[in-house]
Amino acid sequence: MGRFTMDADWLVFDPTPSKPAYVLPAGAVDAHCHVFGPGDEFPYAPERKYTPCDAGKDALFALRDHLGFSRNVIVQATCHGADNSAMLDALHASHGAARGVATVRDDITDDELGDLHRAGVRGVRFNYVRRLVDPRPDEYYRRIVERIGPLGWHVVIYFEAADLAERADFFRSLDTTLIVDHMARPDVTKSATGPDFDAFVRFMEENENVWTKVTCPERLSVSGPPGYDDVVPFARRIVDEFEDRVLWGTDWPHPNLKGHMPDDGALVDFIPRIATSSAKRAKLLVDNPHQLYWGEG
Ligand code: 0GY
Repeated sequence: MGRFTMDADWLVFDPTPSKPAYVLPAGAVDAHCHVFGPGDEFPYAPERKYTPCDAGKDALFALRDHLGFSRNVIVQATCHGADNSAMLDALHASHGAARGVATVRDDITDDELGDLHRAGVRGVRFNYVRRLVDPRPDEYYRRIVERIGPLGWHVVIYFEAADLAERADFFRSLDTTLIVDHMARPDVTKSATGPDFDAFVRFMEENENVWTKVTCPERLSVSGPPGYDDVVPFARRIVDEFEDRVLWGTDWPHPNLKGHMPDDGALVDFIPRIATSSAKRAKLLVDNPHQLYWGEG
């Protein structure tokens, strides 16, 4: 018996995903995934809002190889708080094939930031989703942005669609690349050309430093698997309009999903439906993530 017991309603990732029909281009990056523990080695944070199943680096790298990805961007998950050890251990074990997005506190020292950079971290994540974290004031995040500026890092932001109006001015005031997780979680029962999603598209049009991840059909969909058809028009609209500012990732091991656990192979087969030419897929999967995360060569 391990030290941590996953939440009673936790859904465990699919241990035997299918082989996707879509063959990924050489150098493809899974630019949004996580590692969880294992908790006995990398304890979950006392302030966490959920206790997941263990999902360590070996399973992540096996999935990478099975699906045909070359590289990963491992995003610090909230269940580990600001202790980035599990993510850093995975970066180290990847021998340069993974980069990281960390959670840091505003009192982190320059030496600590330098250590993270040498380990392969290239960004920080600000999470505004209240079921995952307790909110912090804008000034807290602004201090972090000032600290990471000299390193050339970017900020990954995770928020609910309804929060955009309230936070847009603050986001606009940040002088850094911003990457919005999961297209800002649109309500896909509404139109992809309706006023709500228009507001997010306009935010991207007006702010050329804003990128987004066209990720998580399994999380956003109401129509559900296998096709996640209702998410297609949203993701396709974003890729069509912002092909130089989009990323894609599996979101493995899929924290906090309710109802079903996706087949990661089917998620890869979703890609050609939202990025409809090989040129767009090359940008989404290779050029864009390489520029952001391996830009220094
Ligand atoms: C995601 C989504 C979620 C969780 C986290 O760090 C996290 O705990 O990101 C979620 O529960 O919606 O991007 O993995």
